[in-house]
Amino acid sequence: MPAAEAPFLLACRREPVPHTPVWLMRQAGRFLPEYRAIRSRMSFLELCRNPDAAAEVTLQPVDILGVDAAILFADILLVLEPLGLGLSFSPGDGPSLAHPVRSPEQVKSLPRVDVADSLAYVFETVRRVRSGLAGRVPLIGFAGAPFTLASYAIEGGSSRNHERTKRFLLEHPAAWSDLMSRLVDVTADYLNAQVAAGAQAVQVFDSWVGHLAPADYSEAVLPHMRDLFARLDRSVPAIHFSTGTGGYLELVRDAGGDVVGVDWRVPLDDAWRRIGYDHAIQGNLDPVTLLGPREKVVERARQVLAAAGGRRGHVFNLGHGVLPETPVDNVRALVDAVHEWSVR
Ligand code: 1CP
Repeated sequence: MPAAEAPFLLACRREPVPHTPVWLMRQAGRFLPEYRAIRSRMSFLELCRNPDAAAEVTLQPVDILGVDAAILFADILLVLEPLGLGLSFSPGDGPSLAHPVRSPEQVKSLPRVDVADSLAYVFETVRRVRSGLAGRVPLIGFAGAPFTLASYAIEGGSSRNHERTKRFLLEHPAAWSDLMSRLVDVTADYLNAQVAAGAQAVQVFDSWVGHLAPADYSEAVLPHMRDLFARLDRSVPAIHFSTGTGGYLELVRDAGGDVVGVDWRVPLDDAWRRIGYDHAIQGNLDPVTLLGPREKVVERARQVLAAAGGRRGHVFNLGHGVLPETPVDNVRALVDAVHEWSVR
């Protein structure tokens, strides 16, 4: 299929579609036995750095689930490695950074990153995925948003309340702004290089920004997001994803992106009205729904479709990633239900 006719890309551009496109965050990952089989032979970082294996894992959900887009297999934290923060993943505990950023001096001494060199393996994966897809569905590239990356850089790993990050931006506004600008630089380069290698859309994940109050979002995040989106290659659509931002979706929209991702805490019809119909929208089934009975999965999916009202510009997704314990058959049933119930 020519890329211009792919339902996913049509929906991102708010053009008419034959059916609502659906893909799922974390569709390549631990809930798939085929993924676990590959992971049993190598660590997570080895997998990310191995273009053949990463390409294979990227293609798995396309073959197994019938989704309308592939998402590159990589991680938002990979860019923190060339920044010298010492990235590792331990089974069970998640990511850990050996050299977290805790002072303004450390921000100043962060190196400038040449992504073409340090993240070359990611671009090689993009090229292999594109050839493996052979035009079946488009490929989405992605990166972490500066706030979410800064939160890992400062906390040193996952965090429940992001206290260190929030204190840093309040106590050291100039150093915070410098850190965010540096992260915008590397993220813009990284995403544009993914597009140059063949990514047909990009998603910016601001997974944890919803921990901020609206005033802090406006002051400490929004200008940097605008800067980032302004620097992205305009030849492909950009999806702006966040969670927990239902209280200030208008600010998230103003920060940039052609498609705004919303989580399940806000009804999709309300969210779209507030964001405006001049934007496409992505979402927003609660991932936990997929752990429930099949009938509920289908019923809730139909409710999301009903909330979208058949309007142009809806990309069906979860409100956040697929959980590892999700039954594969439920995910298949979801994808089929979305396709079936949205036929125009
Ligand atoms: O196999 C394993 O044990 C590793 C689990 C895993 C996987 C499958 C991690 C570790 N990352 C990934 C892949 C991944 N990460 C993808 C691949 C493509 C796909 O979606 O199918 C993507 C897009 C990400 C993005 C990512 N990584 C985000 C943003 C999305 C989100 O879920 O909010 C975040 C926050 C991360 C950090 C991360 N990577 C992995 C872990 C355990 C974590 C920490 C999450 C946390 O802090 O709670």
